Amino acid sequence: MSSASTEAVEYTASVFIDGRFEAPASDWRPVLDKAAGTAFARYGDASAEQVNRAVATARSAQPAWADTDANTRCDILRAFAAQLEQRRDELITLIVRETGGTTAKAEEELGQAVNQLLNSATQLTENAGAILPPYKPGKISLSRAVPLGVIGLIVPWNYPMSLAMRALAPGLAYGNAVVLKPAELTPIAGGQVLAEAAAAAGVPDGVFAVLPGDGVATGAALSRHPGLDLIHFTGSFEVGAAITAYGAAAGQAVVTELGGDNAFVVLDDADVDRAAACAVWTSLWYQGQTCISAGRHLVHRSVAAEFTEAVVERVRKLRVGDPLREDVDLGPVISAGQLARFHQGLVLPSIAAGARVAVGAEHDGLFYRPTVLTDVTPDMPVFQDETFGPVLPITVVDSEDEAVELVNRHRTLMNSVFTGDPLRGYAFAARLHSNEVHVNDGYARHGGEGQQAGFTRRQWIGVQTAPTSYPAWAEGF
Ligand code: TXE
Repeated sequence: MSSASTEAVEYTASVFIDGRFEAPASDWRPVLDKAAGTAFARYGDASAEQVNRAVATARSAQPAWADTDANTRCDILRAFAAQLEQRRDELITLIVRETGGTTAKAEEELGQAVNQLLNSATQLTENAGAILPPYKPGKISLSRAVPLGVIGLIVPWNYPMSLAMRALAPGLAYGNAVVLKPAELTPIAGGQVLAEAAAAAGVPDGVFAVLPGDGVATGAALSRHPGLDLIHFTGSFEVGAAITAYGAAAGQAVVTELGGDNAFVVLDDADVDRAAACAVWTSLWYQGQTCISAGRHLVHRSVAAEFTEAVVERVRKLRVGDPLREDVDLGPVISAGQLARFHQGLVLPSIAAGARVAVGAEHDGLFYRPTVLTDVTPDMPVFQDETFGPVLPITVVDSEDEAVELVNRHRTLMNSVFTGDPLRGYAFAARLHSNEVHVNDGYARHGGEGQQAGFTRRQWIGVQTAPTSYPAWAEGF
């Protein structure tokens, strides 16, 4: 980093091993305030030696942590949550600046992180084990939750704090040690803050380590480390596939939560106005950069014109700008690389292939006008690939069967279907190869589990039967 930008540094993401902060092996690199485009923080790459040391200290600290009485672990998790709560205003601003999401998104994220800690503290005592029915006279059988050991945790940039906490909180609660590599775009909210809060809350030295760094330098060294009992990864399909292949070869447990090309379906009997408001929300919340954002919209021909008009009317009113401002609905997208990926890589080639721009498809730096594309056909790049940006492509379908076939052509995490008949919606949902489906609703408003490792696949269907409303910005007023 130049000396000029070093002067502006407000936060440093240090390497955190054995309860102590230390400098990274590499030079410092900038972390951008995504809306301002200025370096407000810095991080460097933890080296292979630092990865080795973090895993080794985690290994030696973990047994004593697992033996620590449950009440003490519970107290520490609650203190961890309190540390985050104490810094609430500062952390909301930090998350906004580091992720480019609005204040509402940052509040959602911080709230999830705090709740994950509190829920894990509760579950630690509630789900510790069970007495099983006897299968032989004179024998008492029981099951108990046993920690795995050391968990390597690699997380992306979109919800840096809550996606880390999703594994960190239960991991710690059940007596594991956790070695975390935050995303390079968000190492402060996703790493440094968690290390500071954990240390202040009394998480013992070595039980939690943070290794900032990029995917190749630090992530690969961590994910391939033989000292891990589990690698927990959230991010792209490509990196997840590589980590899974390595884990399989090494006989290591791997949990992945990857992207998906989710669909939003509008059937011929849908309440088109509700569907439009929900689509705007589900597809454009946090600039469409969530793993459960809808990236394809399959709309029955009989309602397509009405749906498109209702969506475009709302999208035109959306205000794009500095996400710290209350009157802004969408902030910048996360990086020039992501913008190039979806705009140059997917949107422009689709327009060249015949998609029409109803609104948007232009940008000022990272501030991308939310975009509605019509006449999108399944062979176009924007349909073929997850956009992970503020783009709402509309594809006309002629039947329910066609919609089911098109949804199921892709890997999806969460889908929506709108229909006037909730039972028809349920039947439609049950035909989808998807772990989570919302009938007449969208986004993970009522929870949902996402993909979990296990022997069966669990599907989660939420049927919205009562009238519902969406945030004002999605409603268009
Ligand atoms: O992910 P990456 P990116 C999807 C979404 C998005 C795409 C790219 O489709 O467009 O991923 O995002 C670390 N060994 N999701 O580039 O590269 C990396 O440093 C070990 C969905 O950010 O997978 C970061 O910490 N680790 C997702 C993490 O992996 C490696 C949310 C994720 O980076 C590594 C975000 C390697 N070889 C993006 N290479 C969701 N499910 O929510 C990178 N990493």
